[in-house]
Amino acid sequence: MRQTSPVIKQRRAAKYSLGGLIRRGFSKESWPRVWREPEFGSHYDVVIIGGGVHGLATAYYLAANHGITNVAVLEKGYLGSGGSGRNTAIVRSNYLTPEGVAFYDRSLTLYNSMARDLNLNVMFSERGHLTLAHTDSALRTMHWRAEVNKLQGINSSVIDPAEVKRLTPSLDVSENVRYPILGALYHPPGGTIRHDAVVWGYARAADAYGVDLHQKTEVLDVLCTGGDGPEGKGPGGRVVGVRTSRGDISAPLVVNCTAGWASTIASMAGVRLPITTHPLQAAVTEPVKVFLPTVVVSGSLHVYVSQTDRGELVFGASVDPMATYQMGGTLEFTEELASHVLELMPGIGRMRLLRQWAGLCDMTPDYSPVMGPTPVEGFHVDVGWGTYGFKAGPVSGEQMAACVANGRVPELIAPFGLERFSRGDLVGEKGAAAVGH
Ligand code: PYC
Repeated sequence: MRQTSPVIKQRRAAKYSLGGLIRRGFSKESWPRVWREPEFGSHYDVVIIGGGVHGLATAYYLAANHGITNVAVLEKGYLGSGGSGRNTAIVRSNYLTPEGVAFYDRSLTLYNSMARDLNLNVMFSERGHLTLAHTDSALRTMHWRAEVNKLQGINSSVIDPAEVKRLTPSLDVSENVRYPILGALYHPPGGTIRHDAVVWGYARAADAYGVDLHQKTEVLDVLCTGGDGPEGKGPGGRVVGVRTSRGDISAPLVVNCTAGWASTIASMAGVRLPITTHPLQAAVTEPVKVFLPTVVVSGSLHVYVSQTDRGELVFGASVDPMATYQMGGTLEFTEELASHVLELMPGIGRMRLLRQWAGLCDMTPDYSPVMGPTPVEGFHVDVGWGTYGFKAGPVSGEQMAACVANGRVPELIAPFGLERFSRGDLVGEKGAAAVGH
């Protein structure tokens, strides 16, 4: 049962009131910190590794939905400095598998009410999402997705090039291009949301419930007992805490909510994950007048693009082909991005790219995440988020919190358990991953 949010109480105490904002704007008074810098505790009921959207949302829902507040979130950098700060902020639920559709739809529902729930303007923009098809086989996949989506009540349908042009006039839907647009999967509930506002919203709300957010705190080891492997790690054992760059913490429950380092952290508990880690590059242009009303994705051209409220175009691509932790940008990415996006929107040829960056994506064999308990008792994972982690933040937090608090795997995440790889029961979502990987 959800308690009255302490964030609302804080606001009532005028900390973030309009009067408070104006007073501070005109005075030398310093701004209040949005979350505390807590003392480093030596025992918590739950330790969450990773201070991104997933970790913070898990902490928030543990407190808000289950009354568990003796929780630490450990982040080796600053909050939101991993995948949560590096994604392209796209949200949607038009997946290919029934399991994926139900799961991401719950996330979209939570994103819809987030501004109210967290009392923060997270700039949710439900602007519609187009996945373009340039080949007959891509069109067939779009029809397949549309049917799966509709069966589950998701607003999603295949539209023709004329309708694509009506929705997004800057797209070239002529036949005089290398990859003509044959149609698109149109998903009106899809859109964008301000990714760092989501991080700040969950962080502030979790902190207000008393959750300790420890930044610059790196996990060096996961401490276990009774397992088959060295130091009591591995199957058959149970977790007893973590060793960090600031000291040891004892805890009966540890949740691995990391991206990029998911397999490294899991191996500290003696748990092997079927994950390879690849960089994914993205880029942003200078701001221009708003002209792109939808999110546009092209699987065949390996590109997706949306326009921010400030007017910048944000682009992403598929993951780089080699497994590495290296996050430097490459000229190949920029060249391919430019040539592909200009094929779709020749009118933007004179816009200048401002910046490019990369994040790390933990890819699983079936393009679905790994969530729930592991063979080490008390050690849970919320990992394997490939290129779709940000949009799943709220539902993952909600479901992982329920899993940890109740000691039972909720139905919505049951298909994503680690054991599916040994059972051969995969949830093949490659056809609905952002672009062909
Ligand atoms: O799955 O929608 C997606 C996505 C967008 C950017 C990366 N992945």
